[in-house]
Amino acid sequence: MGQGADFRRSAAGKISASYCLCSPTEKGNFLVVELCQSQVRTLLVTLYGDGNMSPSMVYKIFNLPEGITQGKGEALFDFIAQCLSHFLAETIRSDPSKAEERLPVGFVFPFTCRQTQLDKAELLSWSKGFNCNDVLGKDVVELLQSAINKQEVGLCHMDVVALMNDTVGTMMTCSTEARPCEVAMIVGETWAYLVETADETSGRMCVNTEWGCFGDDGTLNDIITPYDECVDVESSNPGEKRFEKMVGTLYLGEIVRHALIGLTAEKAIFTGTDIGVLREKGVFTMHNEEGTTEVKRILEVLGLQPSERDCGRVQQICRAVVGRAATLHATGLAAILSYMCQTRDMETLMVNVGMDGELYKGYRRLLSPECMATLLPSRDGSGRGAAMVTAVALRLAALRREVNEVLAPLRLSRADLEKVQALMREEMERGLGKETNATASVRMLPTYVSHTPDGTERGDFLALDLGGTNFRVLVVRVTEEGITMASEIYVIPVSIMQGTGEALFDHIIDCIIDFQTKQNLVTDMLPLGFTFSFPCQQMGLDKALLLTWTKGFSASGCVGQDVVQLLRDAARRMQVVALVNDTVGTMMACGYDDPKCEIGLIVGTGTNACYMEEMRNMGTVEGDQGRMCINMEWGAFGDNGCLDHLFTHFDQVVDQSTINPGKQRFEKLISGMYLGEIVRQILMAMTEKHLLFQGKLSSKLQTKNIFQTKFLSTIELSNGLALRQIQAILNELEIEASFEDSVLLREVCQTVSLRAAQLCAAGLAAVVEKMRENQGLEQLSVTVGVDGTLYKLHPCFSTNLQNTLKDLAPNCNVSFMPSEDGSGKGAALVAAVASRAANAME
Ligand code: 0WK
Ligand code: BGC
Repeated sequence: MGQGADFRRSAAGKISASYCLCSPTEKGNFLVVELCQSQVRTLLVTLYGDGNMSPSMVYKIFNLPEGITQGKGEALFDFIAQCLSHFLAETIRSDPSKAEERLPVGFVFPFTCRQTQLDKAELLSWSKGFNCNDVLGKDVVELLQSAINKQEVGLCHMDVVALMNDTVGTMMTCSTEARPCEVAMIVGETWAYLVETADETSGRMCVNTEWGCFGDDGTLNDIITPYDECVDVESSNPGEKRFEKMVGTLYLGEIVRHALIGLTAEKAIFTGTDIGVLREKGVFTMHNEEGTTEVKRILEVLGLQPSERDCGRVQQICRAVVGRAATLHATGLAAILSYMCQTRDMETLMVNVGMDGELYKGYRRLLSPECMATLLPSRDGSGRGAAMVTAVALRLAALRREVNEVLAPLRLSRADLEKVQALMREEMERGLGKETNATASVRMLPTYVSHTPDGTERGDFLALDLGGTNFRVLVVRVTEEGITMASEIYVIPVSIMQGTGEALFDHIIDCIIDFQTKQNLVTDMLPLGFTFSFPCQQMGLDKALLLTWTKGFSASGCVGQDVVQLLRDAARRMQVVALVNDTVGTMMACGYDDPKCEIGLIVGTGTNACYMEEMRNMGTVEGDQGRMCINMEWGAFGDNGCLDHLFTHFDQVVDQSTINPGKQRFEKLISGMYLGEIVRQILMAMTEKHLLFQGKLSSKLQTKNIFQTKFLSTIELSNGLALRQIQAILNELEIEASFEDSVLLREVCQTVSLRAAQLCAAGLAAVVEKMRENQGLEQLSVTVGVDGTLYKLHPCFSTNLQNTLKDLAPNCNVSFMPSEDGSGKGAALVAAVASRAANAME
């Protein structure tokens, strides 16, 4: 029977998702309404927070009026709403304690729907003889809610908070804390449903297979009999629901009827009897297996005079039809169980299967020996389960409201970003202004780099790259053929970062000497380019006063000093010809391959940008011809309070815990040194509010810097391993977490990193718009050379940044060029340009 695999392939198209994540805490009164074959069942279920062990239930059944299943959809939903109100009025009359302000309603709707939320489901197709107009393609939750709102109940307001298929209700009904149920099947009327939980990238979801449509693509043609064809042709939806028409009781009788007609035609049965009655559709219904006497009675009721032999044959045919239906159910169930076994990499799968409907005893063990399935008959239909799902919907909605409250301040609107862009522009203008520069938060520092490489650079250069995650020493050879480099990474211990300036520069010299020794350069007097990634007031290419330290550095005796001199002092023989910021180094390195590269961006430990500005706009440097690269030092944007409206409580806490509180405010919203800490603060707040980790605050999570920014990249990855990697990180932090916790953790990380990317984009939008205006262009086309671990390694930072930039600066066509070799190469190129200029002067 290859049907299992075929089953999985063809049913897949029809799968609809339904969300249900139960916990033992669900409690309260829940109204449930079930639309069944010929009736509406209304229930009031009270849950006691005991894991669905002993809910109490009262219910009432209303028969569907004749013809309503073929009439207007509005009439059907009005009827359902009326049943609800009558039931409620009656129940509250008999037990006033059940009266509530608002009552949540769970709606069991056993038809094929595309479900996009627990309370949003679009009807895809009717069946089971239902065919109301004006419902297909509509959200049936909305239809029921508006029918309820029309009711003049006045007793209490009913909110439909969850819709589910009857299979899901059955699974939840059979599922208790002690005996979780992960599969459900209803074999009754016409449908066979399988609910399966598939664990993929992030946790599990209950999937309603809608397997009734299995075979609609012809997969089952080799087992479909002529009798099945007759039943299908006569049905209201020929060609559809082929599997259902072979297994559903609504059709089994029809299959038998056509089999009897066929056999009569072959004179194998009812010889000499008028079987005209058998030509009437629906005249033969399936009853539970009876002895030949009862068969005889049933046939005589139909006006047939069956012989003993006829009765035996009719019984045989019934058994064959029911037997086949049970086998096909078992086949489908086996296919799903073995699929669950495979997707969970399990040797053996032990699973409880919630069952409802009649035909389910039979042949399962033969087909999936690796699965141990316990069939749990549902005693209460799907009503009790529906109440569980409704309780979950209510809890999730409450959780969602609280989570949104916590995260709302971190979610920036377009207006927020436009305001940041405008403020950045304002600060840029103030930074460029001779009078206003000193008080501007964005210092717009001249770099004395007036040209980007033109390819004529030549020579060997030493380069240093200090200020990022790694300190690197490089030797760079620039020839006609291009650039070759060798480099070595050295560690700058925190004790050196936060010790004396002398010790820091001595350490740098030690690294250079180590590198020169390894590269046989000891005797060479190579020009050196120094990438120094901290705010410096440059007086020239090789003269730069350190304005302030950032990124955890605080070496004493350096602020206000000429950094080039500090290095020269440390190394008597060193020929430092250029000091550049890492943004400038990155722009130059990328500019060597792309002449349109006129902006440098770093989003790593820290963040900053530089760009080529017109000298006429720079009030802080003499001359107004040509252009010069401006190191914006945008990390300090907002240090004058202009961004205070954006700072959340979490940002304040993080800022206060740094060695430079109140400084680098923009950087502290964006860069890698701080994002992990912001997330940690949010996680602690959510834990205290019992929104996460069951309110248990692990001591590790209270440790500063324990939640590294690289965790965000791992957690926001959306591949098959994500859940396991999130679990691994939480284990490392000694945090016990549920699947929901992992999903919420990811949402927190996504919110923080998205804000960072958007703010970065708002800053860049101000820069490119200024350059476009500078050049008086309608449309600017420019390249940004970019570096930094956050930009390069975070799974969606760069995309979010680029999408936001496109939105904020539509007249600028901006491409991004990740720097391959870092800004050391750029520093060497600046040294090359400087050397070329110096040689030209001699
Ligand atoms: C690599 C560059 C270096 C820069 C760093 C920034 O070569 O100059 O400072 O990127 O990224 P981070 O290492 O801070 O992530
Ligand atoms: C520094 C900048 C540097 C940026 C990126 C900031 O903290 O002030 O000079 O460009 O980090 O490394």
